[in-house]
Amino acid sequence: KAHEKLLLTGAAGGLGQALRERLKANCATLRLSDRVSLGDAGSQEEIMLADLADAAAVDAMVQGVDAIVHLGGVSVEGPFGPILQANILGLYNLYEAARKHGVKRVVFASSNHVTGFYRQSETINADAPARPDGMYGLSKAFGEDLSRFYFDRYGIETACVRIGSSFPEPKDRRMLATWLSFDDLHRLITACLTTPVLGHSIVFGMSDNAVTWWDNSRARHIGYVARDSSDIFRDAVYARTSAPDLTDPAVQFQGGGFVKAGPFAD
Ligand code: NAI
Ligand code: 15L
Repeated sequence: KAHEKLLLTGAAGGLGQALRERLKANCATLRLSDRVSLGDAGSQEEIMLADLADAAAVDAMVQGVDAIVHLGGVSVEGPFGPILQANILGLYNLYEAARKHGVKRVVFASSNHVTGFYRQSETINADAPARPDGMYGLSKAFGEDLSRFYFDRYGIETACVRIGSSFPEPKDRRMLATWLSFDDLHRLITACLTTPVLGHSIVFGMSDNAVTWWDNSRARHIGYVARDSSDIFRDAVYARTSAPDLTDPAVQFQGGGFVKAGPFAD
């Protein structure tokens, strides 16, 4: 196994549940964390609940692990207060704990909403400047910059995986471009955890979809090869959805509906 003890945060969430079994292949022991219940520890598992905003709890959560898959946090656009606590303060707490305890590598669940205000008619790569589409996207852009600082200053390697839409199936026409299957997500995380030299890297998390807005040529060193594709769902998605309104910002921009969410009261 590549890792002795791997920490998975956000383990109670949609992607955490999908990865709970899959990641056992990557490590001797999988430490699961969330702020909500994770049930009983199964074989190969340890459970340590923590709120990401609680520095002492995060410190204890990180102690003793050799790598982290960080999925925990607010995962959609909404009021700034919870985003500040989980995604901004939480990221600082996580990297401070990683620095203190000598953790060498992190896979950070960033998001396509870091670049949500590029158009659906553009193909961008990891060098394109961030164009966040809301408070949530801004918090993920902060996480990308924070992790770059911890690499430049302390040598902690991070893969910022700008996940597109990782669900069992694409739910709408936009997700035909952004879809990432759970098996490809696991393949991508495995590649990030095992590539010899990761440095600080940004990679778009997508399956091998024919229609795409993202070019992963800046991340070839990670060695991720997608095996799934949204294309097998195309006809069914078209059949159950209506033709897009090209004047709708949710259709014009890569971030979809997120670009017109809010403003929210805190
Ligand atoms: P989710 O919302 O289902 O899971 C997030 C988990 O984080 C939840 O179990 C929640 O309890 C936990 N959490 C929230 N605030 C917390 C806090 N203050 N302290 C500790 N735990 C906290 O989200 P999902 O879909 O599983 O996504 C996982 C990660 O991947 C998130 O960081 C999300 O932003 C990112 N992502 C997911 C995408 C997707 O398509 N599913 C797309 C892009 C990014
Ligand atoms: C995200 O960042 C969200 O976490 C997820 O729930 C989806 O909305 C996804 O982006 C998307 O853009 O489809």
